[in-house]
Amino acid sequence: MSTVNVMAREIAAKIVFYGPGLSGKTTTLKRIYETVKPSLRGELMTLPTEADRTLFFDFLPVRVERVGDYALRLALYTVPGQVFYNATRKLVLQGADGVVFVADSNPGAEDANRESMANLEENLSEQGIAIDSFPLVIQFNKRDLGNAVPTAKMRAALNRRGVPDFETVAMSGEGVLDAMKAIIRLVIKDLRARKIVPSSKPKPSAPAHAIAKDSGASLESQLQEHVMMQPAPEPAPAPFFAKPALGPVAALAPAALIDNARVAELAFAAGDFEGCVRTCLETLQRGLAFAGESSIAHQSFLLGLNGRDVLDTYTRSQRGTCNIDDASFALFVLAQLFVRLTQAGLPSPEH
Ligand SMILES: Nc1nc2c(ncn2[C@@H]2O[C@H](COP(=O)(O)OP(=O)(O)OP(=O)(O)O)[C@@H](O)[C@H]2O)c(=O)[nH]1
Ligand SMILES: [Mg+2]
Repeated sequence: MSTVNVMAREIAAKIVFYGPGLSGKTTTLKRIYETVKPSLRGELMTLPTEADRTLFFDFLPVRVERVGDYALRLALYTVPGQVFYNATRKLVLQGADGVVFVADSNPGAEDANRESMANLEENLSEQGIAIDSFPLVIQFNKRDLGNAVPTAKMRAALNRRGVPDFETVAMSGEGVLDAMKAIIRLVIKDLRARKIVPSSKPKPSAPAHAIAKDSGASLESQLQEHVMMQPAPEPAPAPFFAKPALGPVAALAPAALIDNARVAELAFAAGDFEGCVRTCLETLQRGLAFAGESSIAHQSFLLGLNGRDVLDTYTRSQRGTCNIDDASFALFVLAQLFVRLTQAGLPSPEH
């Protein structure tokens, strides 16, 4: 999703913190938030459940004043690690320029770490990206645990490719910025290799590796100088975290469809109206199926849903491009379906 504005000499890059549930992704983002100069960071948005599990994603915008000749804007996201939020993970991962994989050093998490890495590989490959050539760094987090799995063992299981890896304690912030600087370096290098970003000061005769090294060094000093001047304060429950309410449609959804409804709402918020309508349609089909196997018209009738609205949603999706009205309409019909399902007591507990 990197965008480069050559006139304004500005790069925007998206970095996603990925990993199994409870590995420390949200904690890592909070430490980064606390470390970046207030003038260079936006608001940290988190959407935790009561048990502090990420439901949707966390988001932190950070501005790096200059990287070489360019200003760099970073959008840092975390995914929800819990297995059943894969639809959300895929969406958050879309257009990522780099990933920080946060692995859990707890011995009980070894399988979950491997499964999450496999899930990352699969979700990237669905986007046509091979993980082996994608900017990736790994945090071996929770190194403070007395019974932490030896780093060599974790490296053998998760890092056969030999990407930069770091022992971290997200609770205290140890190692977190080193991992972040490493992923920024890799992302910039990748953008330069793909000629999305020109080298800062091209030297006609300089070999490629010399330019990369040079840009890495200047990036390092720029980051040090402009962004990470503040010592990490003691971790504390932070009152400044915005807690946006559940989207109005997701809030009505039966548990089995909450994740899909969120995806539709996020697509809407991101201006991806076609994605929103498409997700609404898929969710409508799944929701209607709770009324039993029959035609969509019959399912709509059984649920007391206006069949013309459902048909209209299909028609709008067929038009090629969808606008904000189409997406709003699709979300509205989805909300109607959720209300009808609740009234009908569906899905029944055996679903
Ligand atoms: N001991 C220890 N605990 C940690 C560390 N980092 C995070 N934790 C704890 O692990 C738990 C989960 O941390 P989160 O940051 O919410 O984990 P997450 O990866 O965002 O989890 P999901 O949102 O469910 O995917 C919390 O209780 C944290 O306090 C660490 O470095 N050491
Ligand atoms: Mg989280």
